[in-house]
Amino acid sequence: MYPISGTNVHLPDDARTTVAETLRSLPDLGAALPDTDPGLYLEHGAKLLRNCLPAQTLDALAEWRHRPTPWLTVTNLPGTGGEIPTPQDGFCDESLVTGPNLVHFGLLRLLGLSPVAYRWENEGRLIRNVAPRADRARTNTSWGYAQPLDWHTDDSVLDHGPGAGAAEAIPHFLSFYGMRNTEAVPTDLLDIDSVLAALPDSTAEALRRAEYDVTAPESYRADDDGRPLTRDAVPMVWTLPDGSPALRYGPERITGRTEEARAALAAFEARIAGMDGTPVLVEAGGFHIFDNRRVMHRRVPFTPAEAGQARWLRRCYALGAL
Ligand SMILES: O=C(O)CCC(=O)C(=O)O
Ligand SMILES: [Fe+2]
Repeated sequence: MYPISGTNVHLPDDARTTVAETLRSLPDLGAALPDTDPGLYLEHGAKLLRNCLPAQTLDALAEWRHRPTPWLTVTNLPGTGGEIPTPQDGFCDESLVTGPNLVHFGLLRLLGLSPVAYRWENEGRLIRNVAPRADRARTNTSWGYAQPLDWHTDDSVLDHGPGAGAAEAIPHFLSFYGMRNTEAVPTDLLDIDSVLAALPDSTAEALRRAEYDVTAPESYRADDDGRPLTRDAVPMVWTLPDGSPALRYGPERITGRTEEARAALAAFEARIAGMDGTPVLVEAGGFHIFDNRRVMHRRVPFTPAEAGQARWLRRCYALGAL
């Protein structure tokens, strides 16, 4: 049995009230939006949180920053923007969500992380509205809902190497800020340590060889030359600077180049199909972050609540030092 690999920071009820009051008088950020001036949101958000979160909560965040567990949730933050309807086309007016953006970016700054966007997806914007879109219902994307999103890591077609530039690196973290989760649909997490421990050593070794080709997910558009993005001859599993095993994987996105690689991939897929992981429910005002290399995630299919009230999580990729 593996130790629980997540950290939960629960805000005490009295602190929740203080934070709610502070959030009622937000700083005037003029016309700045997260995409035009992310530094302003990071700085102001962190200042706001330092002023109103209790010392024990700030200490817990600092502790995670120095020794990050594969995932972290912050619960019992006040919900902000509860009156704003869930976007139905994947995008919303960012000037209406200043409160959520300040809390989200402020937490990223307190955790020592930098937000990152990729030019191939989400129109290059930092915040992805993970919200059902009727015209994308059956897609395997964060706008879909009618199909399961099976175990995967995000952006596995990108570069896993330690020297990868921010614009091309596999996102280290996925951070979520909850606007509403009316349907109570969790995000399931499965840590790579448990997966590798459940596989024969020879399979784990084969997954570490640079013998896999990767294609981009459905949410990606073509590269700058109009070709679909691909990455050839890379490992599925590698080791992070802190010694943890890391993984890239997406169903139907990876192929083995050799007989051994194909057999190892098949064994890996057979094993994870039977693994349950841990469900994490991100609700209004909740914050959740996990390491996209140390953890896979998935989401069951669901029926969205009525228009404007459906599940709405705000997702931002982030990079850390390692
Ligand atoms: O809807 C979710 O809980 C997760 C969706 C997802 O896979 C993602 O945002 O990358
Ligand atoms: Fe995902």
